[in-house]
Amino acid sequence: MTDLVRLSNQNTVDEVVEIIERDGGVIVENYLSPEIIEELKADLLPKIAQNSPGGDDFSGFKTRRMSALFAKSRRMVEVVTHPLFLGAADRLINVPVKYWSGEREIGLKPGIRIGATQLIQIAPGETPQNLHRDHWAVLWRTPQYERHVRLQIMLAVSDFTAENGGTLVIPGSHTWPDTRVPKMDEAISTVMKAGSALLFIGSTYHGGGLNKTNGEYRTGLTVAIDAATVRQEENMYLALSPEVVKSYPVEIQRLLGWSYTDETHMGWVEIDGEMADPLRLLA
Ligand SMILES: O=C(O)CCC(=O)C(=O)O
Ligand SMILES: [Fe+2]
Repeated sequence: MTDLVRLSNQNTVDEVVEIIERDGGVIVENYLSPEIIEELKADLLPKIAQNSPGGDDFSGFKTRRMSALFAKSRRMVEVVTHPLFLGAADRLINVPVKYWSGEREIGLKPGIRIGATQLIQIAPGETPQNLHRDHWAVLWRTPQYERHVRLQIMLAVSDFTAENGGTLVIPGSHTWPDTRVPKMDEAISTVMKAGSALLFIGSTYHGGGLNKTNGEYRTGLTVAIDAATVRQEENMYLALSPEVVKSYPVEIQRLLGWSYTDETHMGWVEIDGEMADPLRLLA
């Protein structure tokens, strides 16, 4: 395969899901408006400039990273609640698990949650990152091909080019067995304008690209949406104060982990002697 399929905001969740299931990833062009991208930049770029580059090969010696993004920009709401991202996450991740309760078969949906948020800024001179699967962080007890546990976005905050480190992706690698080694010459660069986004499933091999430009920074914003039954990679309960969480709509509060369903029983707190929804602590 030579390139990832490009869709637009006019396409449907069905179309996004179909391509992701086939290729492991898809580009949605003009995912967010230029106005929202400008606001994200105004909120986040001055802050990431204060962070030091990474200290190892994987994090990148010339790559700056910044997390806890919901504490830093209100525009994270638009990044996460885009109907194509949340809709595809619901379809791909929130798939019922079957189990028996006595002789009754129950289909239980895990729910979805934000597992991590990160702004990644690759500076000139950065070398390519090792190709990897991001769902390593959350996969521990889930056989690779039984179900998907993560849908991820890489939103282009700057333009992404083959020269400035546009994310390397191996289309189709989401179905590879664990024994197959990802090779650099199988990867293609994600080329997209600021405001467009790459959506990819957690088992797709990818990595940050080589930045061979002279002075051009490549900035991408990534968010993982995971099954709500796995531990969040980023510890949202410590990253975001209750006051910050409270300032967002309930949908975001739940996606950040302040949620409980009496279906899965994941995430309750005891209030007045009962297993209760943690949202009651925010109220
Ligand atoms: O910055 C990128 O394009 C990808 C980075 C990445 O995959 C990671 O750090 O896990
Ligand atoms: Fe990654």
